Amino acid sequence: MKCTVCRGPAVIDLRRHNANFCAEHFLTFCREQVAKAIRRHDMIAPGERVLVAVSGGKDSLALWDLLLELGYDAEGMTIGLGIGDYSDASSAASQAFADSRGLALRHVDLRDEFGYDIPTAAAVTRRVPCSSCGLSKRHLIDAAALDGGFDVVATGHNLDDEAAVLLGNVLHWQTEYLGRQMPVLPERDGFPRKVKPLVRLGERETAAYCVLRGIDYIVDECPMAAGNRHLRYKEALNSIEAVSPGTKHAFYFEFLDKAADRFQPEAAVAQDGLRPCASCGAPTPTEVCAFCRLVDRVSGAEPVPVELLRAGRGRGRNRARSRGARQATS
Ligand code: Q46
Ligand code: ZN
Ligand code: ZN
Repeated sequence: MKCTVCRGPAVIDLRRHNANFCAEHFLTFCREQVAKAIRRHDMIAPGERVLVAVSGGKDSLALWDLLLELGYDAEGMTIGLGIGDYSDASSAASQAFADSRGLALRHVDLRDEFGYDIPTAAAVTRRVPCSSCGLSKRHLIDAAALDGGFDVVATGHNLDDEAAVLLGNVLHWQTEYLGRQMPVLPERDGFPRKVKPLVRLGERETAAYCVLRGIDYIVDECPMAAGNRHLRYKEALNSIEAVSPGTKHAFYFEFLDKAADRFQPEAAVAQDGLRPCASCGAPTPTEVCAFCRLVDRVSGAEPVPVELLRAGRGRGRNRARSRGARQATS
């Protein structure tokens, strides 16, 4: 297998691009794909300050590295979710990456600062973990971006994520979510701009990027994700992609070109009538925002170990988690 660019030995084949690359040209390819996504969707202007939501996984660390490589002023932020060993490994991998490059890493710990963790919140609210997790992450990253004077928040959603979420939203005709499933969500009152610069790269590519760049990322998925619909949609798309390379790319980018605009009215209606939360000032349709209500409900509750929560999970919880996961990507 030879590199399509230099004819040297290739280390990866990309069937949807009908190309093979050596290490050097694969890294160039990744940088070009991210630069293209940023340019085409007006994600980040030169000189803007970017806050990168970092989990310690391949996508968020590749994203942070790629943004720095492309010359952006990008700072990382992690959130201590308290999901047992997974969260410990997540923090360690993120900190190791930051230390290796002499970067500052912001950190907010749910238990230290708000008196709860995700397994406990899930047990107290009797909802799936991804529901309180997605809500907490979105709220705290938005708040940190606004407080810290950042212009934009970048998240590591890749092409596989976006295609799987799109499939889920289409299968259930979640029109409001379809209207918001864009690679850029513009800044509006109380919300920072949010961008997904990895939408042109698949997860196999972000993993290969990390390996070739010597980035140690956590390989294990969050234990709360096991068995959810999002993963099944990814598997379904992978089986189609195996026989028809390029399907995922076409599914997602043709949606953006030809259909996404049609769902804007539904998304806009859902965002009407926001006002500042009486407690924290974040925009919300209710008097007190969902995050403040969550904190009020779960803060100080007896901690629930992640193992206990996993043992007690049932089918109903899996269904609700998938809904949380769909929302959580926007
Ligand atoms: S970390 Fe949180 Fe994910 Fe785990 S609990 Fe769900 S949302 S699966 S990206
Ligand atoms: Zn080459
Ligand atoms: Zn609030």
